[in-house]
Amino acid sequence: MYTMSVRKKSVHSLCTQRRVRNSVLNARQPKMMNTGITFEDLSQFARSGFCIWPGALSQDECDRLLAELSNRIVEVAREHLSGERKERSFWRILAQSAFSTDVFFDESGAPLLELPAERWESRAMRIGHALHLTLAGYKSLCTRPEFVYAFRACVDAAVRLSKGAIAEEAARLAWSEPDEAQIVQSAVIYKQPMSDVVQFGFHRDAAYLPNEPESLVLAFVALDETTHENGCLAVIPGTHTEPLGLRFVLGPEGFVTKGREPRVAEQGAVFLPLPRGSIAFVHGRTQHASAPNRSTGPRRALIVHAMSRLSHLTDEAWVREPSEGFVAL
Ligand SMILES: O=C(O)CCC(=O)C(=O)O
Repeated sequence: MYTMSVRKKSVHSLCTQRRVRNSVLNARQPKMMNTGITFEDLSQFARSGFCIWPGALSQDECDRLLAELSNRIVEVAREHLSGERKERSFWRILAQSAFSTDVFFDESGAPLLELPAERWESRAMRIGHALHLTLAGYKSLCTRPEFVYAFRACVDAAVRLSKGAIAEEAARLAWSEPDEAQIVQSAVIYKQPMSDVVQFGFHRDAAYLPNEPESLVLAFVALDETTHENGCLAVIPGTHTEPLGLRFVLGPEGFVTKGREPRVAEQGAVFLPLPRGSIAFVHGRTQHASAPNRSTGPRRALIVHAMSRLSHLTDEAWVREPSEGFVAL
């Protein structure tokens, strides 16, 4: 079983102080239009490899996104029950899911085919990987100016960092006019109540989606409040500056590792509990993890990966770029 020893230091106490300071800092910075993050947030992203946009989505919007998700799960369950859809192996679905909305079900317990379609949601683990292309509410979020600007700014800062800019310079240049980016994938990670099935040890997303020049950024959108109890994100600040030695390459039986990296220093980790509707932007090389859900409610989070329009995925990435290119962010 996976265990994670991370120091309990929440960034939330830092948020209030930081937001007061921001008003002073922002007065000296060119104001980027239509963004939910501040210049100081972007500077923190460049320095530490993550930043947070509290309250990016309203409660109603989270409800609507979750309702749309439930409908899609029932739709897919019905297709399985009617025999129209047959494949239920996680790895085979993953390999062909980059441009559709598939549902990955937990096969342990009572046989799925014996459950009515409405009960299949209690066995969902993951829904993806093209919510931004296939579901109206998710598509709309991924084209909303505030979201686009904030996400682009982080991606732009990331590509500048990988080209050798120092953190302050990368943030300053990325702030005013962030370059266009492209969306690589989107999915919902579904942690069922009191379940160990979905959990993540420390990893870096760029190891699954290697890209050059490196600019991958994860937008982690909390559709439920995320807490220590239900498996919120934990990140190790500063690890985005460490070289990527390890890759995860998708084979028929799952991901296989390629290369090596030094052991992760987990004692430097911080938890990122997020109020519902908040977003964490996490650099593709930042080490992060999340523990199992020990609470009595579900923990659902939307994850969207984007990279610079100047970047391309390498052949080791599990997603293949379509001939027409990825959709712009
Ligand atoms: O959903 C989570 O808790 C973690 C997701 C994650 O680590 C990832 O998408 O890389």
